[in-house]
Amino acid sequence: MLKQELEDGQASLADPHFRADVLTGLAASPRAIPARWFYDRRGSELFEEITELPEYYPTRTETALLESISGALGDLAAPNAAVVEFGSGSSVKTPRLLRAIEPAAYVPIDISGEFLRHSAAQLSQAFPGLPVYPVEADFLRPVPLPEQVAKMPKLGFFPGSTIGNMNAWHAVDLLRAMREWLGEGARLLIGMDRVKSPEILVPAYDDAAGVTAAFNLNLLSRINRELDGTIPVDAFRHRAIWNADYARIEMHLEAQRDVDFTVDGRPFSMAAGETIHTENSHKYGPNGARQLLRAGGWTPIEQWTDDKDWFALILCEA
Ligand code: AVJ
Repeated sequence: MLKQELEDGQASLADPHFRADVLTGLAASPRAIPARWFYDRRGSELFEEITELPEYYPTRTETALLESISGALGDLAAPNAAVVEFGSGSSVKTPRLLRAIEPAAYVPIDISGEFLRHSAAQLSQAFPGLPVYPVEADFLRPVPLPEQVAKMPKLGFFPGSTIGNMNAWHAVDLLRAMREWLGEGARLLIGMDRVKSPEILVPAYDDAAGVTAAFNLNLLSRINRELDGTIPVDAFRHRAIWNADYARIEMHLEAQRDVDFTVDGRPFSMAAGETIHTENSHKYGPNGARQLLRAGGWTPIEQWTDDKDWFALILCEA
């Protein structure tokens, strides 16, 4: 079937969801492409570089916070629990959690398969006795958890303020879905970035070295590569703005001149100054965080923040 389609020139090897999101998003008004498509191999690497930038405080703040509360983490989960990490990426924060909790199994879930397998292998080496069951999946759709952890109580770990990429209603849907996947008696440890001054927020998403710009622009290169696009990447500029009404950083790709291009054979035209909205990164105050978690079916039972109150780790019960 696939072979036949390929011979007929009807199908491409690209992810059909990627294709649909890009074609729909480029035709929409305003134009927007979901942020999860940043993370091809190159995008995942660039994100790792972002986490080391002086301006990008979230990763280092959350990691230090995890370290500082590691004494409390030991009591978070039952000894026979499985830790399930959503959007594990390179799993840099995970060793701290695993060392403190000593779970019976670890299930990293990530959309970038190659990246996932690499970091799962590294973790297995660092924790020889720990069964690791990587799941390559987009957790915005139902996630099948491996059979081996079916009977274990679960601690969900959702760090990095990844939840901030979602609008409130999507975040609520996801939190409810997680509650379902993780099952009876589950707990969730979630990282949420706090609202703070735009003077700190904007540079974190528009760094001097231009790594975030490269991360944003890589989406266009990915479209050209995987969806047979002709987008003139050089004609676009990275933009990061603080939208106070929605308490979020928005990333856009702005056309610097009028451009015409095709993606998968479909024509698009953009005028100079027009943008493609590529990411939202919502920030939460204590009340907003609590409301969101409760709407998602979780009860916050404990919360930790750093001295500057820049980032929060919140423990919830199903
Ligand atoms: C991975 C979604 C948490 O929003 O801070 C970093 C992604 N985008 N710089 C964030 C991101 C630009 C990041 N999250």
